[in-house]
Amino acid sequence: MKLYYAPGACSLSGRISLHEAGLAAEFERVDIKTKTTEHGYDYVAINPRGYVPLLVLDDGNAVSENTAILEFIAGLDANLAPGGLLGRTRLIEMLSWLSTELHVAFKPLWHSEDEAERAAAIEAVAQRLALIEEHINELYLFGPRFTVADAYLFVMLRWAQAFDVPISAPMLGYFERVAERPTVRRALTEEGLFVPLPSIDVSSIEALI
Ligand SMILES: N[C@@H](CCC(=O)N[C@@H](CS)C(=O)NCC(=O)O)C(=O)O
Repeated sequence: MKLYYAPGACSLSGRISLHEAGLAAEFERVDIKTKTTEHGYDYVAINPRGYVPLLVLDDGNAVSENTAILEFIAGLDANLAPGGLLGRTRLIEMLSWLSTELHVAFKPLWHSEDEAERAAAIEAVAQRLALIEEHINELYLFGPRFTVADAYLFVMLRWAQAFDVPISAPMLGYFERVAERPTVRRALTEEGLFVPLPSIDVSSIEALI
């Protein structure tokens, strides 16, 4: 399998999910501005929609749309989805919402210079994050089990922090919990994004007591 990605983009959720599933994959970086891959190929010829992620399977079939890719990976490792038929439907429900409501709400923050539009987008993202907070009453979105939806929400929370969207303490706690997973640290490291938590300066330890 090969995942076309851009560092820190929504494709990071696919990389995390592949690592969670223990699946071997190649990763090819795409410059999403010039639409060129790291090996110099025209990305639009590979994915006419021009977006990352794209997952190309070993038989040559290509899956586009982040939610479809995440659902596909959950199909390869049932541990990455809530159990049962209704659980699977709940996963699709959550992935759809993350994509069509939360992810899309960030668009002006990526593409607009207009301050009013940006402020409205920050508010829209904050409202949407507040709406899903109630789902995290245990460790993750679906209770104690980490699913592909958590990988997607983690990426959205990285963006939210980069754009100074206010984030509640429980949501921040959730973010830090996900960030500590070895697969997430590995994925961030591979994309050149891993930032270790600041270590405590022992020379000022008295100030902490
Ligand atoms: N509908 C697509 C959208 C994916 C998407 O927005 N990808 C962004 C990175 S997170 C991208 O490739 N942007 C490039 C562009 O806007 O040209 C999906 O859900 O997979």
